[in-house]
Amino acid sequence: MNSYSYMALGEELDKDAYVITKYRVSTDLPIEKAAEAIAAEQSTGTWTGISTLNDDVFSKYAAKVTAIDGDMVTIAYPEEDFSIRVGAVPQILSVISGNLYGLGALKGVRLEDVEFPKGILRQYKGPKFGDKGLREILHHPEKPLVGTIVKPKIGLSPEDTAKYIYEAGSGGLTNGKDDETLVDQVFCPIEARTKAVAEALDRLREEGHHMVHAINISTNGQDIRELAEDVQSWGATQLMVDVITCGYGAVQAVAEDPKIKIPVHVHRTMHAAMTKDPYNGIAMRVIAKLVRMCGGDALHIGTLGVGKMEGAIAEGKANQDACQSDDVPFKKVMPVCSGGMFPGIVPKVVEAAGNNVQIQAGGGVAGHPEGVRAGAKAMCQAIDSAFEGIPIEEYAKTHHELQLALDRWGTK
Ligand code: CAP
Ligand code: MG
Repeated sequence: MNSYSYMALGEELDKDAYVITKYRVSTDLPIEKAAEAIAAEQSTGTWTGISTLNDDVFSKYAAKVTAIDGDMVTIAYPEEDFSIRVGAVPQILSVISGNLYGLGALKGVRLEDVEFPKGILRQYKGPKFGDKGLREILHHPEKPLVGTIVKPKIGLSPEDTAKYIYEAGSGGLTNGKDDETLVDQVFCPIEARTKAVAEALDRLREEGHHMVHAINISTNGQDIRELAEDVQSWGATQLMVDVITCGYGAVQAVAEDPKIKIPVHVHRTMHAAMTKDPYNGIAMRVIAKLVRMCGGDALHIGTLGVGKMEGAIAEGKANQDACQSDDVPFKKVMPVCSGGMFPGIVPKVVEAAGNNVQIQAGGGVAGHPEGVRAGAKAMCQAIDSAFEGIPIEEYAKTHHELQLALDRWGTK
């Protein structure tokens, strides 16, 4: 029986013929052996030599270990290993991010990055609107977008949700969204909520303020497109899909539906089950690249070292880069910084992320001592202070709502 080696250290590869991945590997084995085990399992091999593998199959379809740097391993998969039109992201993930996690020889493995060849990228459409499209809809060309998540997450009626959004818009916010656990519960049916919020947004528009609100349509695969179309027909201005719980196919189905003419906000609830462990799982930047391919217009990327959720600045920047880089033929995704945000920490996020972000706060708006409208104003004032480069404490001296927010939550 032939025995095949998957090692190709230093081999110069045509980047347009391979999907190139990077894994951080923890193992008691020599790292070369562990890397080979991944390349074999995920392409033409298994745990033992097999009589059915021949030179022809191996030379065309075997993955190659092309670099090892400490615990970081580069593996290149031939483009022919992928099945995009039928198969798509589920098939991509089962190659680059599949059985390998279960290999007993590995203590941990984390997919850190992936680069796709043009031939695969060409089969995706990317966002319909992207960051610029969203800004055009909002008539908000330069400053960070500033949003809220209706809080409490669950329990408000459609009317109370609409009132919240009207107050938030009156205070200057550009974006509202449902929370990830709200879809169509009895206390807040999706049709009534969508219609009530649409009325509130119409009123704001008549008063000269443009705002969108993402309605959470996360549901079963067989229903999501129809629900998206219904929600749009009830007056929704944006849709929200939870990508990890619904799947990439759900984002793609909605974004590529020719009848859908509104942007798709992508939430990442449950991502931390995969992204949080630095030695096991999948890096958020990989998820961001796939969301961009599948057509998400806005995506949560973390709060760059501040806020309530885990995530360092470097990781947030890598996620932002995956949303915004020029090396793929897609529109750019609006990066969303969310989770424990409040006015006092807005300047730190803007300093780290720049102005092309959407910053949003749920508790940091609804928890303002003077209510939602004042909370929205305080968030906008915080953005303005960062945009104009005026220290936030200084700016607060002449902006009452911001001062109250700083008094309540501080700047750390
Ligand atoms: C934020 C939020 C978002 C998180 C998710 C929440 O609310 O609505 O779901 O941002 O985290 O429920 O926590 P607060 P991430 O502003 O009240 O914290 O964006 O990191 O995926
Ligand atoms: Mg939430």
